[in-house]
Amino acid sequence: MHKVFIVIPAYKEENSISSVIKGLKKEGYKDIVVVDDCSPDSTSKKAEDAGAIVLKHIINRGQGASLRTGTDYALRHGAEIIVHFDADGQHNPKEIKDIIKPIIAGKADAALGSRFLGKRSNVPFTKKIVLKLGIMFTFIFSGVWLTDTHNGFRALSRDAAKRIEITQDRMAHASEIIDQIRKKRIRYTEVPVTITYTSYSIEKGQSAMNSIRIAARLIWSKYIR
Ligand SMILES: Nc1nc2c(ncn2[C@@H]2O[C@H](COP(=O)(O)OP(=O)(O)OP(=O)(O)O)[C@@H](O)[C@H]2O)c(=O)[nH]1
Ligand SMILES: [Mg+2]
Repeated sequence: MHKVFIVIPAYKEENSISSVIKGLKKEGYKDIVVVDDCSPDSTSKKAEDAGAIVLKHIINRGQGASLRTGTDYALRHGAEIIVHFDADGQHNPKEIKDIIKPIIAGKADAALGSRFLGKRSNVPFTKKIVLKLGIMFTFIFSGVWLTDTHNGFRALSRDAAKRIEITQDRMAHASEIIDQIRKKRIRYTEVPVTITYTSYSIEKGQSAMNSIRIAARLIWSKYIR
């Protein structure tokens, strides 16, 4: 049995975090790390009550920084596989076994979830446009052609998690991870996953405007700064 750690960045997710953790436990995952990014609500308490390990940032640092905090913790505690998983209920815990499969089989060190392969996700129209633009952006920016570049559901081997350095504190980390996978020649594969859109996740999720800001930040840090 591989030691699998689930790392969940969370910000203001008091309505969904308990059921997300319960779903993971039901699938047999015990090492669940929630990184609460200074949520002003009861996210931490709910996550603790549901039985997760809760790490807390004392200021809001962003999803990327939280993934780094959680991934470092998992590595220090002997994780062999690290799964990044969202707190808003959009990811399916039953699909973790599929996303870790290529890593267990030794075929890849990074398994990246794709909502545009095989399975059908109910992606809203504008979100689909933004995501497709993200795919093109990643191709221009990093020279990697993937079917879904901004998917927070991914699994990393211990080796890949050690080598990928997330320096983008906020949402630009998704593109940064792909950029590093290419630069460091980390073996990767895509795995079909379902992303569920509910009125809750859409209301809380990322706007098209924010996606433009993320792209601008990446270009700034790569070419201009
Ligand atoms: N730690 C931390 N987590 C965050 C922050 N912002 C969002 N998250 C978490 O990151 C995950 C994904 O955030 P979303 O805003 O839903 O982004 P997304 O799923 O890529 O975008 P949508 O498809 O629009 O939902 C969720 O678990 C959020 O709670 C933050 O500032 N800090
Ligand atoms: Mg979301």
